[in-house]
Amino acid sequence: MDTIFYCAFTFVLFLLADLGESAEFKVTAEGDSDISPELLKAWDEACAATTPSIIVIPKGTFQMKQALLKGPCKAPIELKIKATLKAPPNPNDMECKKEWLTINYVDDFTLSGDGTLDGQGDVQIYGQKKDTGFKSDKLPNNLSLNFLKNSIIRDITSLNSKLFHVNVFGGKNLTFQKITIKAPADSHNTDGIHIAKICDVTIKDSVIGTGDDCISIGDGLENLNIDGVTCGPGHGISVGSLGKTPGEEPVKGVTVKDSKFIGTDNGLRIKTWPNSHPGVVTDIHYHKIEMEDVKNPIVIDQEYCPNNQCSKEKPSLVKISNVSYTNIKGTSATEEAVIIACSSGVPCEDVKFGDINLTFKGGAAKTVCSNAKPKLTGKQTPPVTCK
Ligand SMILES: *[C@@H]1O[C@H](CO)[C@@H](O)[C@H](O)[C@H]1NC(C)=O
Ligand SMILES: *[C@@H]1O[C@H](CO)[C@@H](O)[C@H](O)[C@H]1NC(C)=O
Ligand SMILES: *[C@@H]1O[C@H](CO)[C@@H](O)[C@H](O)[C@H]1NC(C)=O
Ligand SMILES: CC(=O)N[C@H]1CO[C@H](CO)[C@@H](O)[C@@H]1O
Repeated sequence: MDTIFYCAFTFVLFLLADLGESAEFKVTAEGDSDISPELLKAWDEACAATTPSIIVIPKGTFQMKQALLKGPCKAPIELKIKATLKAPPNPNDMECKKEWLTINYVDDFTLSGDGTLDGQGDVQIYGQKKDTGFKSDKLPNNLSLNFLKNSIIRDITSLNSKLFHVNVFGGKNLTFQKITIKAPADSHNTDGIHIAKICDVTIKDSVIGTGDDCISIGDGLENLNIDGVTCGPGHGISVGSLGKTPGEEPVKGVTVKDSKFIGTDNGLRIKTWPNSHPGVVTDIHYHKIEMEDVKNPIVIDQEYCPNNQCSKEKPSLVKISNVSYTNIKGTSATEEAVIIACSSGVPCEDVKFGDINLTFKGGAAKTVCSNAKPKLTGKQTPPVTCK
């Protein structure tokens, strides 16, 4: 066995590449010291290697200030986090323009290892947020994945992010599997996974509970499959909000199936701003969904206007079409279980309902619907009729 043993303080490298195995880089830190420099060193070396490598952060708890891991790399690369990594509790100790852990421009990347990314965006910080002037655009996301291709994120837990837990921007063919995301229901803007400008994404077998959308979908997204996700607390799985900025690209091809919402504010939601720029949302399909005490299980809201910061006089120009709801059942926490508020400017087209069974406190729920002509098959409770 031809093993090169390299040791610089806490940084150890095993090179087993000639056995066809991945070279392993072990990264740790002493006491409360910041693990980022060691991680970066290992990354640079692994990324330059022409054979596959694994960077392992072993079990334990380490402080990590901020890390940006950049590709392209020369061969497949895996970051296995078995540890709990803790962000600085005070956002002032982080560079505000950067995310906490960022991975950019890597092809064939795997993030794994049943570890925890603890953003430490805890009640303490949130409580202070207003007073100390931390604006949400100054707070880092936990994990930022930009322009990844053919990559897998699995078994990781993200805890108490200061802002979005996971932000995905750009790339192609990305799978999330067995991800756990946790933050208090009252933490602001802590979207679980925000995804935009990417095609071919799968999110499966994951549990997301947070203070904002469990999954939010921005423009330029093509082909997203969500399968086996439990969402709650949170604001549901949302397409949008869309239409606020000019030149947004279509959202095309989203399937949510075999998923469950527990105590969320919304379930399956599509939201666009009124008085908007043109846009397209198409081929959105929801199938086999369970709702438990969800305030509004089914929502299309084309007058999405939080805090009344917009004019509703002109309609949204985001065209929504080819949306289906089949086998959606459970309980609504409000009477309005189904809200289909489509745009008067560009009415929804081809909205289909199959079997729906949503009840309100064991009794009758209702549908509120405008500017759509739903196509019905099967049986709907509440009945779906449109103005
Ligand atoms: C997508 O990425 C995965 C993981 O790297 C890979 O196994 C799979 O072949 C890729 N799919 C396509 C169509 O390239
Ligand atoms: C509706 O969406 C499905 C799934 O993406 C697609 O196969 C189908 O062709 C679409 N229908 C229309 C009329 O575009
Ligand atoms: C709808 O759900 C309620 C409550 O779970 C159940 O009692 C009822 O039988 C269901 N109706 C249909 C048509 O499945
Ligand atoms: C600090 C930072 O870059 N935050 C980004 C987090 O993600 C959101 C959503 O994509 C961006 O708008 C922020 O700029």
